[in-house]
Amino acid sequence: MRRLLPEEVKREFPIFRDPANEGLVYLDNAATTQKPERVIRAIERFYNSINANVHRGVYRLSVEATEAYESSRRKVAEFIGARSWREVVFTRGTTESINLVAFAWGLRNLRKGDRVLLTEMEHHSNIVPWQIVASLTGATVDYLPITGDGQLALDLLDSKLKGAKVFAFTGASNVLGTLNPVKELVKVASEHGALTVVDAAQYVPHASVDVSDLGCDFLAFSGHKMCGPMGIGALYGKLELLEAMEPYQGGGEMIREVRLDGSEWNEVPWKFEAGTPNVAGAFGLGEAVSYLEEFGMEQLRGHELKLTEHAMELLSSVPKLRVVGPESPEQRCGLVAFTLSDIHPHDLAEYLDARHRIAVRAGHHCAMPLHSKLGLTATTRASFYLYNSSYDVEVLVSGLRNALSYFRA
Ligand code: 7TS
Repeated sequence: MRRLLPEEVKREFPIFRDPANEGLVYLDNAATTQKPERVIRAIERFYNSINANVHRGVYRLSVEATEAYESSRRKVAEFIGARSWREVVFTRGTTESINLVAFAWGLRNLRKGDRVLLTEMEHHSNIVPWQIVASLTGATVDYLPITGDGQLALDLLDSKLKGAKVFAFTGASNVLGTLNPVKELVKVASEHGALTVVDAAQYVPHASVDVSDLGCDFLAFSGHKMCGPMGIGALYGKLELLEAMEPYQGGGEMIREVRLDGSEWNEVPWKFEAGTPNVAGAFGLGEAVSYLEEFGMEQLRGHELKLTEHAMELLSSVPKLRVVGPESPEQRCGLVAFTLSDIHPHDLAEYLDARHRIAVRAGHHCAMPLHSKLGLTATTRASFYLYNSSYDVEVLVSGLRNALSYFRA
């Protein structure tokens, strides 16, 4: 296991070596992470030396491209603890993975009067697909509320789950930072007979995840939030569920036989991968998984926890700063969203970038219902990853103090 030394790690990310980005303090990892040289090289190697379409040709190059693609699938499956590589469907990312479940499973299994349970802390990508499918099937969408300190209202879980057909919830909130008790939520939902869908966009990149232990039916995540390329991600699904499901899109790759009067589907997972897939992306994601495994997810989690503790402590001393979400860093993934006096988060983020070269995200972070619940229209968010150090946290906090005097707030 390699020791995680953020300054050393940072040197492996070309973006931080580019003179144009000198002094960059990148704290928008919940939106997307930077890519290590190793991942960029893998993508280059794919296009330079392996590029061919997959599952089609019998020539050497096509066999190699297929092996690159399928070996990445096996790596991803192992990384998340799937029992079989067949349980991993490559998608464009979390959004597409959730849409796949909502449409392929939801359209066929939801009926008028059925309930889909979500939570008030969901990203739009775990709300809107269910709203669309509900409007097409006559099902209704309901929400598990959050408490004042940004946790799920677990005391209401039992009553909310009564009669629910699906419970789709986030593993970790991209605004509150809340780490949800995924295993417990899955257990209770399963007892009620609800299908469980975990939005793991902010979970798989930051914690050791074992789907077999969690027991969830589906779990969705994106490669670009874990050092991998954009445009690739995965849906984990229990084999028997994926096998029972009808495809989500039709086209090449996903068929066994096509006749003019009908078609038969390919086996899982290819049944859900219509058309030419993002092979270079999958290959890059496999490399990102290997990179993260050099450090181990537990070490990464420990590193992020230390940064979050440091950030929460320093932020508590900044006047007029209000952090949203749980007070205890242990109950958070590595991110902190806040408001600062009456400075608009967009103005604050622009100031931090212009004066201090700090990249943070400002806005509703694709969680408008959550912001409404908090009585806010926007927050500023700092989110950490393996190349961030305590120094980055300190630069942020001193930037925030300077902002107070700059804006005379
Ligand atoms: N779910 C959660 C919890 C997320 O944080 C995001 C992206 C998504 C789903 C969607 O992921 P995608 O890769 O399909 O786009 N969240 C953010 C964010 O917080 N800032 O930019 C993207």
